[in-house]
Amino acid sequence: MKLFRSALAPVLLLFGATACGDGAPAFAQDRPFEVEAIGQFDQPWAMVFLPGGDLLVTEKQGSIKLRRANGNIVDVTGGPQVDYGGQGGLGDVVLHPDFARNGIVYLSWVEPGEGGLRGAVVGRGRLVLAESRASIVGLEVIWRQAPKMSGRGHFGHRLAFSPDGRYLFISSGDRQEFTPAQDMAANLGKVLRLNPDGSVPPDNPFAAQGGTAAEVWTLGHRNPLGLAFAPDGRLWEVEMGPRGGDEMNLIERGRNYGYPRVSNGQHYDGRDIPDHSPGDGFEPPKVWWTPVISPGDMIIYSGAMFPGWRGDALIGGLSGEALVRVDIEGANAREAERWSMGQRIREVEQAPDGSVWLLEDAPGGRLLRLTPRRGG
Ligand SMILES: [Ca+2]
Ligand SMILES: [Ca+2]
Repeated sequence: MKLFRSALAPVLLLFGATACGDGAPAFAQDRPFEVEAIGQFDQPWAMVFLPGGDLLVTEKQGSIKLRRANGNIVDVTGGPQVDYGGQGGLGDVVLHPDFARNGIVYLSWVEPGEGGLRGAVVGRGRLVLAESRASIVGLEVIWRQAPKMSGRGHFGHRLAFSPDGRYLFISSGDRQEFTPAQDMAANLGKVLRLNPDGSVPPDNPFAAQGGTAAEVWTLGHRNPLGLAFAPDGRLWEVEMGPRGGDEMNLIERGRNYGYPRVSNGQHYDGRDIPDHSPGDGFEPPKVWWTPVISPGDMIIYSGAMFPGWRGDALIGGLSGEALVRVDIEGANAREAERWSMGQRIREVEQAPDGSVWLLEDAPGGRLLRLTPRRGG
């Protein structure tokens, strides 16, 4: 596959109405940002900035790339063997809160089990950089989805550290099996809270139950693909609903978000799922979408380039082929803007300079850089 090299000037993309895939015209003058394509990857899934502006990018088939701040691409060795297929493969990448001192990075991926079963895992290792080489050494698995399942969907496996750096949160999908999301004997369909070494904090809400329940922070999730802390310390999550009913949830200790017992969507086979309703005992979403946007990732913006977006969520839409801004005010949220991007958006990240970087979900998916529209 062909990569953009630093010698190539970035390509400025000016979308006209014809560039949009969903028939909803998005005119360049409607968007407060300009879009540059500054790289290309093979089914990219996640990225994270290193101090100094280098960028780590995961590709779903298992490769890890280091994009130097000058645009050069370096292959990173020492990554995991992944079980690739369907929605599975190599997943998220985040830095240890003390990365500048210890160089530790966290990855999530899908590993095979016995008898055609598989499940997501989280591992960590030390990133070692040399002039023209990069490797991850000592990669060790610190967490596993349990039990392993046969399908290739709904792994979730997004990662986020708490702002104080003390806890690693993992989003774990229901593996398209529905009931595990309400079953405390499975760590599927949950948001989990662990110590950075993978051990279980003794003050977790269900710690007294032991086993997988001890890992659980919240339950009743379907396929959570975005997990981000707001500046005020609140944790937000986005997940794909079934047929309809994508959700953005405020994640609060020990709460049950209802899936598959309630959802504002319905099953794909047409069976109804009762909608969220007051007094049903489940946490309703703060924002929900029907028709769906298929949230693939979420950040909460805090940069300098787009001061009007500070404290707001930016969500990448897969089927929605859009970037969605959700205005957050304390514990409340509402969709504020949606911009068609003409491609499935898998990943959103904020660069050190406050520009917003996106990864397209495709073979040859582009790395896009969003900056304020000139003269806008
Ligand atoms: Ca990221
Ligand atoms: Ca419903």
